[in-house]
Amino acid sequence: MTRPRLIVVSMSLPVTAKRTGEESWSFAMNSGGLVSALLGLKGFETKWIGWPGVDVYDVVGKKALSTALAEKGCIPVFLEEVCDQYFNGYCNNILWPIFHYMGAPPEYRDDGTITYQSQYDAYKKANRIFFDVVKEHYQEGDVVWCHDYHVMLLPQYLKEYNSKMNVGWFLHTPFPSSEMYKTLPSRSELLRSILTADLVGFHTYDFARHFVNACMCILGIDATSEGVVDQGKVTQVAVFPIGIEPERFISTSELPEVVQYMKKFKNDFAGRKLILGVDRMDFVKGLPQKYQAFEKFLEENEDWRGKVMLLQIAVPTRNGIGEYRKMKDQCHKLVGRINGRFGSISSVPITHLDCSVPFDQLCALYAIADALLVTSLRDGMNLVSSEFVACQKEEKGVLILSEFAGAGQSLGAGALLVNPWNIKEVSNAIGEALNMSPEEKERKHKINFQYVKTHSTQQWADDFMNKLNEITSNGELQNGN
Ligand code: ADQ
Repeated sequence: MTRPRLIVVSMSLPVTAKRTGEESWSFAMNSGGLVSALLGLKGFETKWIGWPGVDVYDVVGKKALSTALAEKGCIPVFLEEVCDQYFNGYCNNILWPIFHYMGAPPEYRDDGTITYQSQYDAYKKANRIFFDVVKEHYQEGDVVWCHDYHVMLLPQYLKEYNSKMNVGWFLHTPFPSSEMYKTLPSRSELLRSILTADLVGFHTYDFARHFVNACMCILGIDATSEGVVDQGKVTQVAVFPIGIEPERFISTSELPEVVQYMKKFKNDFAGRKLILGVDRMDFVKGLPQKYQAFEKFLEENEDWRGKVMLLQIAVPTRNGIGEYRKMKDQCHKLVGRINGRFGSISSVPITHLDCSVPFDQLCALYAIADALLVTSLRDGMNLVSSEFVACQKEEKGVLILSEFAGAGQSLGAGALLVNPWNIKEVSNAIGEALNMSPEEKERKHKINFQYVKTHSTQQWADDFMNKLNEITSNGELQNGN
């Protein structure tokens, strides 16, 4: 079957550009779930449209950057003056917290120089700029796959321009209950735009149900078993749980240099069990809760002091937003307190790193960890859980997983599921993981490994594209009749 060309649209490209001269650019790979997932796609001719991570004001620079990115199959969207209010403002300061049940921050109220309305205006402008770029590169027959909350108005702009365009929209975060979603002043416009897409996808059944409920409560429209009906048009709403590229993690963890790292790290951590955490430094990942739970565990389990460590890789993110900086300070304070209370001359219980680590070292850490601790307060899926499962070969480490991560629904059977708000419960789960029998670890790992192997990112994309194809070709038949 020949596949249509795929235009992926997301806020960020898989690379961030850095200017090295008037007409020269260098690139660094981005980390983050969306990029990890989409980089695994095979079998599609793909163009990726998104922001290159930098503002460029001069024509020469823009042209050189576009040429350099074209070699990577990427097309830049230049956002310049709208970027701050759009990205740091409306997307990350308003939509992100609301979609993760945190509510909107004070800036949300129209009481400052940067108002809710000015941020929403920037959001509309930015979505128009994305639209202009898609329009310029679109060829008849292409499928346009819009990703995430940054481009919720894009489906409508695309369909108004060309109603025959095949448009899908997928949300990588949770979609909150309508009680939370309806606090958003622009709630109706955003929903109406999403409903113009041919297919709307979510990670879990609950997120899809919340979306359908929001459409019913806020727009007063009907739902069917397939989705939502607005003015006679059915928009299909479906569940596509994202996965990882398991072979990439399995084969990397077998590379000689990774095996070397494994030996080195085991030596570095000798005599101590390793609990690993890998999260973007984001308040939705529940790092303070994680630290408090580990502190509780050390408080209540004197025998384990000096025999267990928590290594937390806290990948920097969204440093331009005050709340993120505050959370980082809070984490540093907690780590200082806990290390002060339970450390010794030769070791401290928590190693907290404000940085990313290279991919081969990340795989080595996944492979040797005795447990992975995920305490997300809300998370669309959480790919780190699957990556840990894929890399574990000999240790069969235990996955301690928040029930508020989408992954809780797919990997729950082979994990210790916890409520991250319940510090005592997480502390008990740490104890259970450390004391678990090898047979039970093996049993749990087998369940999750099987799931991760068979639910890849490729499968996720294929399922979405096949469904979209089914819907749009049915549409053509109906129109033909
Ligand atoms: P994220 O919030 O970024 O993703 P997650 O799903 O855990 O969360 O993905 C993080 C990704 O970053 C992983 O693939 C991981 O390998 C990568 N990463 C972390 N540290 C790294 C490092 N040091 N070097 C390189 N890569 C690193 C968002 C949503 C999630 C959802 C995903 C995908 O918030 O809920 O699961 O999108 O839909």
